[in-house]
Amino acid sequence: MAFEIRPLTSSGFGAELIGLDPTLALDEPTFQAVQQAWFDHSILVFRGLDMTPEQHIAFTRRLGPLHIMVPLQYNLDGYPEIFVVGNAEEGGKAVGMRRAGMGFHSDGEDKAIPNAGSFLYGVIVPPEGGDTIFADMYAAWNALPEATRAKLSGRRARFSRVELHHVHYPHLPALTEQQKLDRPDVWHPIARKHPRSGRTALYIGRWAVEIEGMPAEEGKPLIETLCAHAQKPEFLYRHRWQPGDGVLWDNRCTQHCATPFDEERYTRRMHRTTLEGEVPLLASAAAVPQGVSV
Ligand SMILES: O=C(O)CCC(=O)C(=O)O
Ligand SMILES: [Fe+2]
Repeated sequence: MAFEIRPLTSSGFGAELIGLDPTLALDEPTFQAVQQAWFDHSILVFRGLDMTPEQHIAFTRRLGPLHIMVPLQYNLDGYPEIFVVGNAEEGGKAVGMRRAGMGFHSDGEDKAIPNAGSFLYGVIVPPEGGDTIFADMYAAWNALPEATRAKLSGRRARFSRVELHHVHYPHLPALTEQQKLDRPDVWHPIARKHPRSGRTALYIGRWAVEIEGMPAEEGKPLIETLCAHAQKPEFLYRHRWQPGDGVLWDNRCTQHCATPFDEERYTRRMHRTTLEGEVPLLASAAAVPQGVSV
C-alpha cells in the first residue's frame, strides 16, 4: 500500500504517515517501510485510526515483544498489553493512570531494561490541553558543546524511582517498601547508541539524580542543564491530539512530556502499548560528531 511520509518539523524529527489502513493491518512491505520511517524520524504520527485493542496490539507486536506494565491496575481489562492513561472512569471507577508522564522522560528510563518504544492511541481527547511534547535526543546530543560531550562520553547516570517518586507523582500513594525493592536504582550511559540507527542520543530524563564519578554539587546542576538543553524549542515537536490519533515514539532517542488539561470538564482516555527494550548501549567516543559544537 502506497503511503506518504510527511515530516513534522524542518529537521525531520517526527513524521506523519498518510494513506495507511486505519486498523494498521499492513502487508509486509508496507510494514517494513513504516518501521524504516520510524527509525528515520523517531516519532510517527497516524491520524484517523480506528483500531480495536486487538489491532493495536497486533500492529505493535510486529515491532518487537510487548511489555506488560506493572502494577497491573491501569491495564485494560482483558488486554494486559494495553496501559490506560488519563482520567476516564467506568462505573465511578478510574480506568487509567491519571497525570502520567508530566515532566520530560522516556518510558522505562528508571528500569534496568528501558522500553524501546511506545504507541499511544487517543481514544477520547479533550478539545483543549493535554498535548504531548516530544524532544529529539539525537539533535540534543549533537548540539551539546564539544567539551560537554567529551565530559559525558563513557559516563553513566543514576536513575532513581525511589528518590523521586513523591516528586513526580505527588497525587499517588508513596512507594511501599516492597515496591522500593522492586524498583532499585539503575545506571545508564548518557551517550546512548541506538541499536538500529547506530546514532548517538543524549539519554537523560526526569528520574536522573547523579552522574558517575561526579560529586553531587557538579552532577546535579549538570543534569539540570542537560534536561533544560533537551527542552529547547528547536528540538521539540508538540502533538495536539485529535480522537483517532496514534503516536509511535522511540524511547531510545526521544523524550516526551504530558501537559495538563481541565480534568473537571474534560475526559482524556489514551491506550498505550509498550515495547520491551534492551540494555542501553554506550556510544563509543568515536561516535561524537566532529565540528558540531555550539
Ligand atoms: O499522556 C501523555 O500525553 C503521555 C503520557 C506518557 O508519558 C506515556 O504514556 O508514556
Ligand atoms: Fe511516558
